[in-house]
Amino acid sequence: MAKIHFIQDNIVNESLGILHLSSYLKANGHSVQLSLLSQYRSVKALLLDIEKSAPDIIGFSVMTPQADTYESVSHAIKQNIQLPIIWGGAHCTFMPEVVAKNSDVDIICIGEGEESLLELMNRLESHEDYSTISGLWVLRDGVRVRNGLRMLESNLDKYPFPDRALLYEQSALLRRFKMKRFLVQRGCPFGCNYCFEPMLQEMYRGKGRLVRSHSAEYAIAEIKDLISKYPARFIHFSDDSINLNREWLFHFLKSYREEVKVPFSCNVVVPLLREDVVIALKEAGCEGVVFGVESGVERIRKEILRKQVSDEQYLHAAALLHKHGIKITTNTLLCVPTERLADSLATIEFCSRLRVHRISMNILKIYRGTKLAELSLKNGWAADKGRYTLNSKDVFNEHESIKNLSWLGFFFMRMPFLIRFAKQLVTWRHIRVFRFLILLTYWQEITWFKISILQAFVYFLSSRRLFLAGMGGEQADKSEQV
Ligand code: B12
Ligand code: SF4
Repeated sequence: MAKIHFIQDNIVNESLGILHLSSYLKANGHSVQLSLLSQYRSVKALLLDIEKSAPDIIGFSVMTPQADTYESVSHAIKQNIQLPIIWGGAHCTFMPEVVAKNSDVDIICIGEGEESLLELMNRLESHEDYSTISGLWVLRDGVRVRNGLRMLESNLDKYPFPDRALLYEQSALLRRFKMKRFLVQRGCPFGCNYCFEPMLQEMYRGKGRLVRSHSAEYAIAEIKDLISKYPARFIHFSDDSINLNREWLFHFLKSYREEVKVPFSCNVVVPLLREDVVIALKEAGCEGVVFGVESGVERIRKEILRKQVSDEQYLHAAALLHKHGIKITTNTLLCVPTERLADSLATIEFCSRLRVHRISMNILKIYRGTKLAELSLKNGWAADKGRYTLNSKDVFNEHESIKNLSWLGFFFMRMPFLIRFAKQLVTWRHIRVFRFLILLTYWQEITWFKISILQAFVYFLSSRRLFLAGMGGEQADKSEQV
């Protein structure tokens, strides 16, 4: 048996990556420990706990916004404890060369991690060389050995249910929180250029099918297992889009309706949202769907962001959803290259036409490695180049106003007759007094989950900073001018 000690900072959202890895390792006879950074007052206390648990290796699951924090924690560990450190997760998959420069990170896991990590743990257990494992980039004698990617696992059901207990034993907030997240599939076939999915499609070309689902039976059994152990009054399916495969979806929703019945929300792709799908979602208990509009201006959506969905398709889908009583949340992006204030207002107006319940407005961070980053550098759309992200150039000197608009977007969307005053309002000197208003939309998002007001309030207090950071503003990693 070998032991891995995961360290994680994000206590308001289940990090399903770690939980999937944990159950697979445990099923194969290894041992797993988790420490949540937020529960430590000092690094010293964390180091003491790591020493006490005596692991063979320390693991981090990293999304780009967490990379800086995990760099300093990894450094502190490396200074004091002689153990290998492994990083995995989206940040490593999409920006491995950035991580490779960090000599505190001995091993980098690229892509899906179950098999690579298991092989690593097996080799640690038997004290074998682990520098040749597919899917891992390993630092050996000061040189980074870059092994190729593995084939994708076609049978997701081979993996045990995620080990939620690992997290819930550490976090009462998440354990008690009556909304639970699930993932029932992996991958997305579309090509929106600000997203990492097209990159995954390229990376894994020739290495198996990227878009895969658990069987409906597995997904239902996982949900039933969780709700038999923990409170769940509402479910959110975090998959990129639940309606990619009609046949699978109908089968899944039928069983869900018969055996689970907990109200839920999910992400959908609009072009595949036919009326029979909407009806099946509603009958199974779907109360709301989320989809990306990104920009209300078709030119920006299609030509700049390469999201090939027309205004017509959105309007049609929204009409169907309203007809069947399903609420809509839209994700939108602001400060997209070439976007002007008038375009941002058009985005709000468009969401208002869709009669959305909630609008989420994020300042676009152009992640390096995405096609949009490539295009932005090529076309001179980027203002600066950070380690991880680019900001789009403020050609018309309107970004400040657009950012101000993001605080008020929700109100304009609900009261579109006010949009005519928007241009004056967003340039008003004291506009910042409205900044707090955006938190009301976050409050609305949490209370949508049908949890008690008290629980919603506790969750709100614990996660509001993360919400604001996710929304955007300036990137934190600016380093050079383009
Ligand atoms: C669910 C989800 C969320 C949830 C929950 C996130 C969480 N804590 O897990 C929420 C809504 C909170 C969220 C927020 C954000 N997300 Co998000 N999210 C996803 C989503 C849809 C699924 C993630 C997931 O659980 N996958 C399933 C598990 C099994 O896969 P996984 O986590 O990648 O783990 C596998 C491997 O990466 C690897 N692995 C992971 N960790 C480790 C650790 C070790 C040691 C090893 C060996 C291997 C390993 O093995 C795992 C099993 O195969 C992905 C898209 C996707 N389809 O993956 C985007 C995605 C991860 N999110 C993304 C982004 C950009 C964000 C936000 C920054 C958005 C924003 N502007 O707010 C925030 C950041 C929040 C934060 N604190 O950092 C990007 C990541 C970009 C990046 N470079 O990091 C993705 C890839 C979306 C995309 N297509 O662009 N997200
Ligand atoms: S549909 Fe969503 S997950 Fe798929 S490529 Fe577009 S943004 Fe990414």
